[in-house]
Amino acid sequence: MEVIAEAIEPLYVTRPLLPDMARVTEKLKTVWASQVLSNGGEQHLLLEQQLKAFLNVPELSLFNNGTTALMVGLRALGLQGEVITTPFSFPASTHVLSWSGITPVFCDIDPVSLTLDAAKVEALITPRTTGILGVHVYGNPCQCDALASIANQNGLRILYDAAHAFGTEVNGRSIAEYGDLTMFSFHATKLFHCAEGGALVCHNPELKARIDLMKNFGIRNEFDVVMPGINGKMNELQAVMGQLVLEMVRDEQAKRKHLRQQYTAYLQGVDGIRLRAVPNNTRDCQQYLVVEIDESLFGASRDAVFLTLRRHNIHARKYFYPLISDYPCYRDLPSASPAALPMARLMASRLLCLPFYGDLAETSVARICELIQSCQQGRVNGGR
Ligand code: T4K
Repeated sequence: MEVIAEAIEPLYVTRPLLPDMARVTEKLKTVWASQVLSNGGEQHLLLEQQLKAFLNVPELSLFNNGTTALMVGLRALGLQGEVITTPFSFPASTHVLSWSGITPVFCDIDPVSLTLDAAKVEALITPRTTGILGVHVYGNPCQCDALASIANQNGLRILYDAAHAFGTEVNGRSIAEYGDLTMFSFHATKLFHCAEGGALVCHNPELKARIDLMKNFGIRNEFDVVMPGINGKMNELQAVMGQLVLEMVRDEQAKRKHLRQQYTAYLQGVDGIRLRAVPNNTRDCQQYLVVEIDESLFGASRDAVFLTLRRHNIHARKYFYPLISDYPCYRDLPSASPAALPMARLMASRLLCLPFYGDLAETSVARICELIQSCQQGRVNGGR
């Protein structure tokens, strides 16, 4: 797709939190003095403690990225055979299954939470099914209670991908309390980040000890290698970045909340445009600003809006189009049949993530919303 954009400052879907350079340098001096750059140094330990407190979780293991954390999580839970998952996500959440020799089984999504439709999960269980990989997409909690009861009745384990849900709370409890394991991504595009990074949260120290072995080649000590492991370790530079970014997260969330109110004020009342929101019992982490565009009411398609914005150098993103089940590597799976995934298909054609980060100016929000509305009125040559 080639779109010639206006020669004005680009606006992106997100921008990373960047701590003050002087503070980074100051902290790095400690690392330099220690000469420890990886393998569970002091900074790693500090960040692990800070994140446990921030997220209010009992056990947490840091990783070099969220994808490795998912791979280790699957292995730690002993998942094999088939795992039921969502096609409406970033590629990593399904790729980790095929990299682990597991067959992904796609299940349609629920129109409200946009996560796995629990009512459709049970029909997909076969004798080969060992687990469920749910994604709290855009920070929307999965139907955790319903999935837990299906898992209990059928002897399945649950791994949650909370890449978009750092700090999300449901009924005052961390989202990571649900499921057997929860993964967080700390990639630069995330609200909280370490440039790259991730974590697995579990509920008991025995499992954490196993996970920590698995992410360090299975090395227990200098002479004992107790299992086949991988290198999933977070290094000290990532851990320094994480500590400094963590101090900025609350303030960033408040700024994003304010931006959400501005977007709402500009777009409410526009027929066919709806800002997606989390349920009332959920404390949103403010990762994404998602609008749903219903072409039949709005008069222009999501793709027309996307192209119009792109022509004006505004890089909104169609997360998550195309569906994972449409990738050439998965589309021949029986569960990838388009007829079985109508809601995921509909949402992948309607949703758009708009620029959303604390430093975004209100004038930019106004301009984005004006451009969106102009598609409806046909004032801008946006194309359909
Ligand atoms: N599960 C789910 C549900 C996920 O969404 C992800 C990752 C994972 C698992 C895997 O976790 P990790 O292994 O990554 O920890 C981005 C991120 O790269 C990816 O981490 C994230 N999901 C996904 C939703 O978004 P892209 O392909 O959109 O990245 P990119 O490079 O196009 O960045 C988007 C925009 O962000 C850019 O237009 C500009 C801005 N940006 C990006 C980077 C990297 C910056 O301003 N600075 C930066 O350093 O995937």
